[in-house]
Parts: sequence; C-alpha cells; structure tokens
Amino acid sequence: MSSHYTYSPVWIISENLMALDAVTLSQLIDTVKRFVQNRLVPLEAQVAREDRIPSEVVQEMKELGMFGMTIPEAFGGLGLTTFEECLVVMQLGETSPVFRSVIGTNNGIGSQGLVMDGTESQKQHYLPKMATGETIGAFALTEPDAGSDAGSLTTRAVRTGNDFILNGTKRFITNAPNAQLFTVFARTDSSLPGARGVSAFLVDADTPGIELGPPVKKMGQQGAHVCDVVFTDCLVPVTAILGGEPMLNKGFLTAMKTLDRGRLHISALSVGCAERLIRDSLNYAIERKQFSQAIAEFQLVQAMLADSRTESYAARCMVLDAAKRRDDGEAVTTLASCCKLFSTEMVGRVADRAVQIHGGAGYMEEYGIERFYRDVRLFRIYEGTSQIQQLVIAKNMIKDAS
Ligand code: COS
Repeated sequence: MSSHYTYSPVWIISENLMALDAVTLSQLIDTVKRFVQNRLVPLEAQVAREDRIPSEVVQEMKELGMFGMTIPEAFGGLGLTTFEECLVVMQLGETSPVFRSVIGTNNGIGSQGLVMDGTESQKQHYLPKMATGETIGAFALTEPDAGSDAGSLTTRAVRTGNDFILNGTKRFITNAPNAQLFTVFARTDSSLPGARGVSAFLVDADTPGIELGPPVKKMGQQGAHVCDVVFTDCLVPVTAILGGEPMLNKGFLTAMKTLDRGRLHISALSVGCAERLIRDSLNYAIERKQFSQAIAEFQLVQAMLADSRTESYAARCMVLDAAKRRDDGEAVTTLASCCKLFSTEMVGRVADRAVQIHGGAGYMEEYGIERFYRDVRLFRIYEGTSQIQQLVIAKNMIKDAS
C-alpha cells in the first residue's frame, strides 16, 4: 500500500524501546505482509466455508515464529514490545481475523498473564512450547453468569492440603478445543468480595476432571473455535497458582493487566481490518461504474471513503501512542480502553461503509465484504465490551480527578 502514513522505518529508528533493530523489524513486518497477501488472503473463503484453517498453514505460522511474537526471547519467542506487536498485528489484520485468532491467545491473553506474573519455573515449563505453538494457551475467565462482571465469577477452587479442587464452568473460551493449557480464574476465598478472592491457575488441558463442551456456532470468524470448559472436581497442585502462593487471591489483577495489553492488540487488529476494507472499497469504487462514471467520482461515496480513512488513521495513531507509552512503563489501562473503544467501533463503521460502497455486491458472500462485516463485530464485544471500556475510562477519570 502506498499511503504515506504506513509504518515508517525512520520513526522506528528513532525509538529506543525496540526489542528488534529497525532493519529486523522491517523485515518481520514485510514477511508477515507477504505471508498475509500471498498465503492467507487466497484462503479466506475456503477457511470460512470449511470452518478450519489448513494444518499446513498453521505449521507455516509456527515456522514463522508467529505463535511466540510476544513471548520473551529467553523462552524462545521474539519478545516483541507492545509497539512492535501492534505494527505486526496491523499487518495481520489485513486478512480474515480468523488467522489472527489462531495465534491470538498464545500472543495475548493465553500467555501474557504467565509472562507478567508467572514464577520462573512456570515460565520455563510452559513458555518455550507456547512460543513454538506446540502448546496452545486459552484464557478461561468468562462464565455463564460472569461476562462483563468478571469479578462475580463463581468457579471455585477449594484447598485440600497441597492441592486445590476446581469446580465450575467457563464459557465461550477462544481456542479451548485446541488448547493444552488453560489459565483458569477461580474463587479461592469466598469471604472476600468480588474480584478480591480470585486466583489464577495454570491447568493442563489433559488434567482429569476437565470436559469440553461442543464447538459453539458463531456469527463469524469461522475457523476459530470456541467452546465451554467444565471443571468437575478437577485436582490441581498448589504450584499451579499462577505466580505461586504469593499470588493467592490476586488473580483478578493478573487478568486485568493481561487485558490491558490484549485490548491494544485487538485495537491494532481493528486498524488492520479497517485498512483492508478501505483498500477493497476504494478499488471497487474506482472500478465500478454507474451513471457512466466510476462511483469513486461521486461525492457521497467519497465522503464514506474519507471518513473511513480519517477514522482509521486516528485509531492507528492512538494505538501506537498507547503502545509506546506502555513500553515506556506508563500505566495504560485508561488508554488501552480508549483505544479499544474507538478502534473497534471505528472498524464497525468502516465495515458498514464498505458494504454500502459495494452495494448489492457487499451483501453477497462471493465478495467477502459481508464476511468481514460479521467478523469484526466480535471486536466490540470480547476482551471487554465497548460499554465496559467506557466504564473503565470514566471510572479512572473520576479517580484521577479526586
Ligand atoms: N490493572 C491493574 N489492576 C487493575 C486493573 C488493571 N487494568 N483494573 C482493575 N484493577 C484492580 C483495581 O485497582 C482493583 O484493585 P483493589 O481491589 O486493590 O482496589 C481490582 O482490580 C478490582 O477492580 P475493580 O474494582 O475496577 O473491579 P470491578 O469488579 O468493578 O470490575 C471491570 C472491573 C468491569 C473493569 C472488569 O470486570 C472488566 O474488565 N470486565 C470485562 C471483562 C472482560 O474483558 N472479559 C472478556 C474476557 S476475555 S475474552
């Protein structure tokens, strides 16, 4: 793409916070870009139709190191900073989000709790295999009666000697059907209110007492699989507490910190998808003729294109700014919510305009625009709905002011 504001190596060189040098980062972004265009884009319709990503493509993603982009180099990953991760994810967003989903949990909510709060031995044990994609991690927070109100979860972990017994149901868990490791959030102290009595556990998927529900049929993102995970008298050792005993009853903080980075990741993904939709819309508008001229010549179509370009650019700036601040050590909870709120709502509007610009073709399966329209709808829901982002932003504004 020739837009003047695509990532600038000059800007990257000026940064001191890179895990990779500027040339290596540029090469990585180029590699991902080529992989997306040459390998993934041609498979989009097939993956949606068959509801599966071909295993050889998953293997290629493993070989490219895509499962371990955010896992530290010491554990076999690429150790990308948040800023670098966002640049790469923007490239990945230029194809069906289902491809990002398969690596999403290992780079985000399935690994980052461990990266941030895990003990050294937990990291040594799990992260190298997560970095290669041999182990898929899933984030088991949501429950049938605890979605937005994550702190009200009722899955219990009761201590018996050196073990805990887990009972409860986790709902809509991304990548659960393929996972080898669950980060499970469970109530370890029912006398503490809400979020305070919750701990995180690292639970191997083959532990007795775990049952997976059937794959859930979804509105979009076919090829990404989601199901319930049911724990019935599932025995895990005390050493499974993420971060060890000092982290007992502190699991909710791990979940929230993990989501701070995850929300920036989803924001970057939204920008990538928006860029793809804008390019498709622009190409279509230039080619499609009505009233004896390209529809791109009509000002009402131009207005839609211009609004989409403006909003995507704004989201891109926000995401990269917040990512850099996070890498600088700033607390970015509010900014991550601002980014997720704006970027995911933005891509919803861009997708809606893309359908409109394509007219009847936008509604038809063959053109793939309606698929994106359905796929990006999820961004406004998972990792915290837009309404939860609004609450987080306002709550922190009020807290800061007082
Ligand atoms: N980083 C560090 N700590 C955080 C934090 C963050 N981003 N967000 C909250 N905390 C801390 C708070 O400071 C508080 O600590 P203290 O008890 O020491 O004061 C604790 O966590 C509880 O926070 P809070 O009181 O804000 O919790 P609430 O129960 O009111 O709910 C929301 C907080 C609604 C923001 C939370 O439940 C949430 O994010 N819900 C959406 C869940 C979600 O995204 N689900 C998607 C699942 S993954 S697909």
